[in-house]
Amino acid sequence: MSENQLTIKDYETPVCPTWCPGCSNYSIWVAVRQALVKLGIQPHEVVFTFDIGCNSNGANFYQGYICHALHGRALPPAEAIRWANHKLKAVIAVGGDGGGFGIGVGHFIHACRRNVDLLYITHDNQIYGLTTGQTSPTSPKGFISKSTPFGNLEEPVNPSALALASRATWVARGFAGELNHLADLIIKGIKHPGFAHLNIFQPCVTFNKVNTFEWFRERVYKLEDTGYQPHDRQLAWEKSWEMNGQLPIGLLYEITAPTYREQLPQLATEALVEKKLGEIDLTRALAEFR
Ligand SMILES: Cc1ncc(C[n+]2csc(CCOP(=O)(O)OP(=O)(O)O)c2C)c(N)n1
Ligand SMILES: [Mg+2]
Repeated sequence: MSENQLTIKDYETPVCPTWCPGCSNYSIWVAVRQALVKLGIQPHEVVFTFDIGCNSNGANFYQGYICHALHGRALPPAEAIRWANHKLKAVIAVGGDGGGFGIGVGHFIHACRRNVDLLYITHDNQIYGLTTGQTSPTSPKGFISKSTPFGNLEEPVNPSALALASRATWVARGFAGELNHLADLIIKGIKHPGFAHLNIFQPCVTFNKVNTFEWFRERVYKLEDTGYQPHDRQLAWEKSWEMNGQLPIGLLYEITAPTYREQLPQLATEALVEKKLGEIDLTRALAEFR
């Protein structure tokens, strides 16, 4: 199959998506596949790792190599897969705000500072969707849900600011209501040589009645329309905190730095999967266990 014969249907399984009607996970599902088509990456050349959550039910709907991990654990297998085969065209980890910034937040910080070459997409609906609507780490203060009936007492995590503080080399924000813009960010994130974090505002039409499509449409604006240049960490930091009625989307920050793998001489040329184990002399290593 050549690049221009690919269509988004090629990345679909026969399983019919179970997301709620109107769920913005559908838009992200389309945008990711549009990006793969545009990059000419075939299903067998991409590995997806998924968290647990509504977003990660995508594990059943995407065609490609799939790892459906534990809750909060989309990143560790993605990192291992990238180390095992750095020649793969794309490694994409997918999670939600609950998995990514609650139970899995430690993995997020360390993946950022390790600069592993992969794209991490977080579907940020500001709620625990799969477990039917509890407050999440990105729910706003005062947010009323079945787990906080008198209002959330905690300050929310700011995912993009956390990525910047953890020294991620590529940090972006998208909105599920801006499909082409989102697909473009996904292309850039896949191409970025290092750890790319894309946080997507993803309205949950069933359980989050506050941060709706309309709510976001009134607030989001595109950074690139303002002449913004994404190469200054301090500026990116300030933009990531902009909240007074306006929410910037687009590429906040981008620099090039050596990836974890590039700094490992053992993996400089050959991929781990290409190494012929029979040719490696293990005598000295084995002697230590005697
Ligand atoms: C270790 C563990 N703790 C809790 C759960 C229950 N659980 C499943 S999904 C989920 C939250 C999902 O929220 P999020 O990550 O935001 O994804 P969404 O469903 O909103 O897409 C929780 C708490 C679990 N599966 N495993
Ligand atoms: Mg969520």
